[in-house]
Amino acid sequence: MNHAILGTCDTKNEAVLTWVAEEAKLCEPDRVFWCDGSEREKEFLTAEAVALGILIKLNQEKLPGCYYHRSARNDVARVEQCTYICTESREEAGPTNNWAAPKDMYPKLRGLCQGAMRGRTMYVVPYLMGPPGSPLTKVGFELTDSIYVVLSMRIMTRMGNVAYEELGAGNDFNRGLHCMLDVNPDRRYICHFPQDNRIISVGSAYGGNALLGKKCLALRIGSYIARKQGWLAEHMLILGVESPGGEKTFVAAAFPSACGKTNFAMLIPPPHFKGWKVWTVGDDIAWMKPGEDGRLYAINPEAGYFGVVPGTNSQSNPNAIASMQRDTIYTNVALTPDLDVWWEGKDGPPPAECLDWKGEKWTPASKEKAAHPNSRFAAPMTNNPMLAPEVNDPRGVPISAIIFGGRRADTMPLIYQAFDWIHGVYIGSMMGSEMTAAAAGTVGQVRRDPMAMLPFCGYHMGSYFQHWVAMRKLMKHPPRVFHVNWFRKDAAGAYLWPGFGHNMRVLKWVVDRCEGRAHADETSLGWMPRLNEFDLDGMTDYSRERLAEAQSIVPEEWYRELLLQEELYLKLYSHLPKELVFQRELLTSRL
Ligand code: GTP
Ligand code: SPV
Ligand code: MN
Repeated sequence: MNHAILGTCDTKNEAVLTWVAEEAKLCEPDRVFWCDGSEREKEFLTAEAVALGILIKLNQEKLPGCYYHRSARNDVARVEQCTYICTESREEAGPTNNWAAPKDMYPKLRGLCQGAMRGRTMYVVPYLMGPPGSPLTKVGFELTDSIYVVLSMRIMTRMGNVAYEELGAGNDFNRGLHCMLDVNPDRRYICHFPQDNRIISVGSAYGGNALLGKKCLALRIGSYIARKQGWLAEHMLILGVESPGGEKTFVAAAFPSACGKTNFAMLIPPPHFKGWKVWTVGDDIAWMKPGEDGRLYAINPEAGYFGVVPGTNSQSNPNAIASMQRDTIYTNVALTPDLDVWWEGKDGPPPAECLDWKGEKWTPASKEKAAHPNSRFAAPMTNNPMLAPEVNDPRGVPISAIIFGGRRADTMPLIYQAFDWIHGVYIGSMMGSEMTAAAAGTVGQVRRDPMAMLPFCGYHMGSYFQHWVAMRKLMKHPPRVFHVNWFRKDAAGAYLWPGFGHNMRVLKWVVDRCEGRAHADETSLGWMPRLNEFDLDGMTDYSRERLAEAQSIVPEEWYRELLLQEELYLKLYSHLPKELVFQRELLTSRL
């Protein structure tokens, strides 16, 4: 398709036309703008966003194609308390989700959306989650009155005509409606109707609340569909480890929000790992389906990164820094007088003066942070120097290992391996993690976050565990399962493991275990690396004693852990697979 005039409708798909007409009738926009994903359109919309003050053009010499956005002050993260799974029964959504009946929620939302786009433009955003031609790929349409959302969706998904091509004359697409309203937390609802493959999001224009392809479609609706169809939609990064000999091993890892997925997916091995490379397939979401050869194959449904900015620098994550040098939208970082961006933990000294994420004057003497802790960059994945060449392969990549990990100051060792798949499912099901700034809530408090999916599972978490258990029979060669914790601290509060690039040492053991090359000790938790064999080469100020402390199993900590797990299991008991109850018993007996 080639639009003569930007924004005009150029599809004959009846289902799309009918639905857009219905929603336009409800929202009453002044204008409906049909996006095609072209460069010309991007230029036009960007200029409009700048003219309206929604985007600020950054210093184009330093940051070509980059723009700056400030969200509303009360709209800076996901809001789990406003997020609903609207299945017919409360039972289906389960006790870990907010639930409302579709018969109540649809009218409530329609009331809020009625006439909500008067004086505004409704953008029709067609997009693909997944590479064109993949059996896992899904078509979505997002109707939104936020130009920032349109430009972000353009980075984060394969947006535009490619979606019409994939859809053809069909009607199998996700229907997403997003209205900013007055960006008011009191009128903020992120609602999912899995039976209807629909999403309605109102009152927020930030991240996962508003970019409907990401958490809403790819995870909440995705997980619901995946269970019915026998695959997995997960909050996981995907990476490929390449050995000096060219052998590639693909690994998926689930860490909760702001717990290190982007960093791990972009890892650069320390110098002595000569010839080893880590390639990024994805940094947030994995869709995984058993292949004909009995292995599990994964695609990254996204096309960009919506990554945490603070703490990112050329030491901690050089590939992320490279990824955000061009064609990037920065949100809620600080803005310097020469129209550059700054954040806590960036390379170099802080600016003498800048505007903070709220637009207020900031100096190094200020008490508050210049960048919001959940400030983010949206960058196309093609900017990543280590983007895996397989990322567009419709078959996906074969996953050899799944790694679970949380942010835990105690209890959890650096690395251990599950005895088998079911034990691995148990380990994932009882994950705990300290809460982060990625969602509104009490930062630092440990909560259960099974498989890093607590905020993203579109149905009953007990049934979700059952689905994971059942997946075993669909795979002749299931991935090996591991658990990591980069965040354990000593008595003085210092991290017991330096993390970041050094995580390659852990990853190497994981890969070697998958390929049958590394020894392991049997412990009460699972298999652990032999302390005297674990690769610490080139770590000048790190001792084996410290590694031993990072790996220690403290029974008192585990008794407490088992009680904390129990709370979640009691909540889910009616749907909990007995295999997990047995695993819990076995762990208790081994401690
Ligand atoms: P979402 O995009 O919210 O799903 O999060 P993510 O899992 O991609 O998080 P990300 O990689 O952006 O993690 C961000 C936070 O984790 C930052 O505070 C990092 O400094 C910290 N982090 C990441 N890796 C490590 C590590 O190996 N060690 C330590 N100590 N901190 C880490
Ligand atoms: C997360 O919170 O896990 C994110 C950011 O990846 S958001 O897209 O806002 O959900
Ligand atoms: Mn995430």
